[in-house]
Amino acid sequence: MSETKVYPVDTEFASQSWVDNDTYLSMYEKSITDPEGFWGEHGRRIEWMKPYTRVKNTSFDPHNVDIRWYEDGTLNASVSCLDRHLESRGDQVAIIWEGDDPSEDENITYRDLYERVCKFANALKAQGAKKGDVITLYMPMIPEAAVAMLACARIGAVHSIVFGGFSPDALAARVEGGQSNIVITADQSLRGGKAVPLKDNVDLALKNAGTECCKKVVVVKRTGGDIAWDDSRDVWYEEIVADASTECAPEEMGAEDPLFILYTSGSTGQPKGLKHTTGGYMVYASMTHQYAFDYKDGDIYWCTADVGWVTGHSYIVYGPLANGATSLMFEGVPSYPDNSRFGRVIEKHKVNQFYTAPTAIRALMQQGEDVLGDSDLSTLKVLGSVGEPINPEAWEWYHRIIGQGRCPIVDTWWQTETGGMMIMPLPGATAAKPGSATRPFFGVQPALVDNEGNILEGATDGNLVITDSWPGQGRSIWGDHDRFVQTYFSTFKGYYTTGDGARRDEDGYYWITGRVDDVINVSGHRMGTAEVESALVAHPKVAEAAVVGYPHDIKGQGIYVYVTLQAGIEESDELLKELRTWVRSEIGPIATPDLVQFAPGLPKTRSGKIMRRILRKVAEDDFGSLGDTSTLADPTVVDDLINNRQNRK
Ligand code: 6R9
Repeated sequence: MSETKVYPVDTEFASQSWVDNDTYLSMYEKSITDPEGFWGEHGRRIEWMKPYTRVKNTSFDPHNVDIRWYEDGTLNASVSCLDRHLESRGDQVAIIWEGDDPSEDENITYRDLYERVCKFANALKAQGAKKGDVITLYMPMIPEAAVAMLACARIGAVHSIVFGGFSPDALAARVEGGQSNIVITADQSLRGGKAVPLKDNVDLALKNAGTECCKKVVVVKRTGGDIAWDDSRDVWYEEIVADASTECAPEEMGAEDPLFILYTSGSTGQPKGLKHTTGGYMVYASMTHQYAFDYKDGDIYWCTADVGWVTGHSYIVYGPLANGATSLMFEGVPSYPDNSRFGRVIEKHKVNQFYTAPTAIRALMQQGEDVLGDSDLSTLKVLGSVGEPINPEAWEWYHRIIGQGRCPIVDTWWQTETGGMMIMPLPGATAAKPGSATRPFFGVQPALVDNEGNILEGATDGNLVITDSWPGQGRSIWGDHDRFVQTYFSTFKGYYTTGDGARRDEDGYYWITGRVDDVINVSGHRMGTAEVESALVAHPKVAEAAVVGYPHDIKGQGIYVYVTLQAGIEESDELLKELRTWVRSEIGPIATPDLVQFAPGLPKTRSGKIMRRILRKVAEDDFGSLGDTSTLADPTVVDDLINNRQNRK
C-alpha cells in the first residue's frame, strides 16, 4: 500500500481558529467524561423559552431505546434562526440565492427572512395548519423552501421534505406515510435550463395514491409554466401571503417535540421516515457547522446540497442560520451554463467556505484542471466534502485546484440518522489524510465491532457503531419505533449501528469503507437495492431482479441490475430501454440503472436467498475470487452470468 500523505494543520490557521489541537483534545475529553456538563454548557448556544434543567436521558438498550436531550426545556427552532438575530444583524444577509440562470440572484436579510417566515406561518395557519401537523414540501431550491421550513417550525408543524427529483409514486408514499394534510410545492423547478413539472407530479401523486389525507396544495410560482388547477384544493403561495401579518408568535415547543421527518433508504424496500426533534438537533447542527467550517461572523458560506437531503436541512438552513451566518442557496447544477459555474459563483459571492460532494468533484476533475476558468477563488478558506467516501485522487484535486493548495478540507462523515456531522477533521486542529474522515466530533464515541458485536481495539477493520447518544441523533422512525429499534439497535446490542464499515489506523483515524448492508451510494444518494428491485419486479415482463452497486468513475457507485424475464419474453434493446424508463418513473431519475444484464437465472442458496456477493463480483469483473459457491442450488448459473456479462448495457 502506498504511504498515506499527511497534511498538517497550518499554524497560522490554527492560531485564529475556534479550535486548535489542544483545545480539541481537552474538549473531546470533557465531552466524553462529563457529557452532562459539556452539553449542558453548549446547549445554551441556542435560544430557549424555558431553560432546561435536565441534559441527557438516553438509553440504547434494545428493550427500551429512548433518547431525550434537554427534555424539560422549551423553545422554537425558528427563534434561534431568526428572532435573536434581528437586533444585532437584522440588515445582514441571511440567504444569498443564486438562480439556475446566472443573471438571477437575490439577497435576503435576516429581517426580510423573519418577515417572510412570519407571513407564511400566518398564511399556513389560515389554511388550517396547526401544531403537530405533518406538512410535505416538494420544492425547488428557492428561498421559499427555507421560508416554508422555518414557517412550519414557527407554528409547530413537522416538515417532511421530499427531494424534487423523486417520482409521483415516491412522493405519494411519503405524503401517506406522514398523513400529511398540506403539500407545499412550486409550479415547476428549473435545473440546468430545464423545467421539472413539480405541480404535475403532486397532482399525479395525490390522484394515483388516493391520498385522502392531503387537503391543500400551496403552489409557489417559480416559472409561470402551465399547470392544472383544482380550486377546491390548490392555493397560490403569493396570494395567501399577500395580506398576512409580518409578525407571528412562535409556538412553544418541547425540546423533544418533532421538528422534521426525513425519509431515507435502508436495506428493505420501504424508505424510513427518520424523526428529528427540536432542542438537541438545533444545538448539534449549529455547533458542528461553526466548528467544522471554522465559521466566523461575516463569512459567506455555501453548501451545494439540495434541501431535500439531510445536508440541506442541517447545513443550508438550521445550522448556519442558528449561527447568524450568510448561507448561499444554489438552484442550479455545476455544469450550467458551463462547467465553470461553481467557480463563477464562488467568485461572484466571495464564498469563504464551500461544502460539496465527491461526485461533483470527480465530475469537475474529468473536465481538466482549468475547468473553473479564470474564476477568482482567493476568498475560500475551508472546503468540505460529504455524502460518500472521497477517494484520495479526488481529495488531492479538490485541495490543489479548488483549494489552491492552501485550504484545509473537512471530509465529514455522517448520516440522515445522525442529524449532523459525526467524524470529521476540525480545520484548525486535525492534520488531514486524504480519504479519511479522521476523528470524532465532541461527544461522539465511535467503535468498531466484529460481526458478533465484540469491540475491536487498535488499528483494525470493522463495523462502525456509536456507543452512546449525541444530541443530534434521530429519535425514531415516524410511526414505527419498533423498526427504529430493529434497524439500529438490534444487530449489535447496546450500540447504534451505522450500517457502514470502517478502518481505524494507528493514529486512531477512521476511514469509512462504505455500506455493509444492501444500500448503495449513487452520487452521494442512498439507494436501497430492494427499492430498485421491487420497482423492477413490478414490471409485467420481469420475473425476478437483483440489484448491486459497482465502482463508477463519477458516481462512486453505479446501479447494476440483473433481470430475469418472464417465460416467453424476448431480450431486446427496446425492452432494456423500457426497463430503465420504468425505474425512473417508479422512483426517480437518481435510480436509473447504469448497467442492465439479462440473466436467465440468479445465484441462489438452497433456501432461495440470492447471493449478492457473487453478483457484486461479476458486476466488478472480479471473478477470480468468487469465494465459496458450493452452497448454491445451481452452481452453473454463475458461469452463465460471467459469460453473459458482455451483453450488459
Ligand atoms: C450526510 C449524508 C449517509 C451515508 C453514510 C455513508 C455515506 C456520508 C460520508 C460517507 C464516507 C463520508 N457517507 N458521508 N461515507 N465518507 N464523508 O450523506 O447522509 O444521505 O443519510 O447518507 O453516506 O455510507 O452511511 P445520508
